[in-house]
Amino acid sequence: AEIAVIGLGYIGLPTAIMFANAGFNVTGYEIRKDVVERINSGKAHIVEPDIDDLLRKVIESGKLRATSNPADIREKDVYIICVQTPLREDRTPNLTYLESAVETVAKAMKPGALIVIESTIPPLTTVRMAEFIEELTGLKPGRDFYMVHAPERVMPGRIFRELVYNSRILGGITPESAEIAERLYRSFVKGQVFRTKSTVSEVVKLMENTFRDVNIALANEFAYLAHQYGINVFEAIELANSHPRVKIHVPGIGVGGHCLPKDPHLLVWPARDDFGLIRLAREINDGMPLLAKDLLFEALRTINLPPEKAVVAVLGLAYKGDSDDTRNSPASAFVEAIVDDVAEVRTYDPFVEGTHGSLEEALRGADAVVIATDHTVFRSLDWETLGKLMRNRVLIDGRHVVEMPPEGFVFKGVGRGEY
Ligand code: SAJ
Repeated sequence: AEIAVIGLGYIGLPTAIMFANAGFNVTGYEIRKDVVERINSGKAHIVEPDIDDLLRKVIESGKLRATSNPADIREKDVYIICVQTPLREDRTPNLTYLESAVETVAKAMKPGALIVIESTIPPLTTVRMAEFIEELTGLKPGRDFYMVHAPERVMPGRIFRELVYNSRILGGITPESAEIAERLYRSFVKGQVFRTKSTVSEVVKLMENTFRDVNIALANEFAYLAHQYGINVFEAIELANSHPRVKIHVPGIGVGGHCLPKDPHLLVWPARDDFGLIRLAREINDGMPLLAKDLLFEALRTINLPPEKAVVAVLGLAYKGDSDDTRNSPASAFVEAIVDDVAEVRTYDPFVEGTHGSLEEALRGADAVVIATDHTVFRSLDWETLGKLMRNRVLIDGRHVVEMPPEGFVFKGVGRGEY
């Protein structure tokens, strides 16, 4: 079968590589011309372990080719849509990328095609998109073409392993749609494959990330409590988690990335009623950078330094440890929350371009340092030596990276009520 993958981003490019590697002829369609050129020269535009080797292999074998020309994806057997579905300012889903991808497919497809949506989408969207294709082409969903929602569930940083070994949910607009998709995905998926209805798979995907978001919100609320009772929340969580049926998540400066902050909104958006718990969890998690700000200002008061005179170095700008991805990063939200109140904010992230070139440079003459991302390299820093570069020594740990407060520092941490 001939496959077209629409959208060559964090999910589309690895997916295109996997199908090409499994022996299919894959055409990757992407509107960003510079990305197309890069990919065709064998260089990935995203950071992910092993991606460059795998990409080079399928480009050299001719199994994958990228294009921005819609004529190159005409009359394929399978279309796999992997475009983003972000939120608008008012937290409602922006489905324009999806709709324009579906339109592109409708113009290119022939009867009998299978159309797969891998993007995370609000419930009922697959059925609506099938109706949209019917309007545009006159083809009957389930009879003249097949359609499936096959949500991606991979963790950035482990994409190629998880694409193969995670179980996969295939939600068809008809049972036959899901069966055809199963034959396709079995070409590289070694995990279990489950078939269901598209509205179920849409809800499942969103429930997974909402589960994680709500659980982190609970952990974050426990962190607030720890400050009221003067205890270390991480000690308390470790002890609570020794119970066989308790597994509390990790509190911190916030919840970022392109999934967890968005998916709970997609889950409740098409529903008629309001869902308080899910919305409240989002508010709690979005409020965490402000707790870190309070801790910083409290520490500055301890050393009698007015915030407007303080030089603050923020360590980490990525949304999570060992990632270069700054989308919806709590670290950026924290920087925004303090930038107008302090003399200067410097950022240092070894994975993110445009931040200070070195840690030493970022810390020299600074009054306070705030750890906002749990990069592994931040766990083994020698604070006694680094402290000598600083004008004042305030250390705020937003990610439980520092176990014992270093000598000579005023130390505070999210959930560290004991200091
Ligand atoms: N975080 C916490 N505490 C925790 C876990 C995470 O504060 O206990 C924070 C992280 O620091 C980060 C944010 O949450 O800022 C999100 O990180 P993450 O590691 O939970 O997840 P993502 O966004 O990288 O990937 C998630 C995964 N979903 C689940 O684990 C249920 C992944 O499997 C999905 O494929 C991905 O979303 C997606 O694309 O939807």
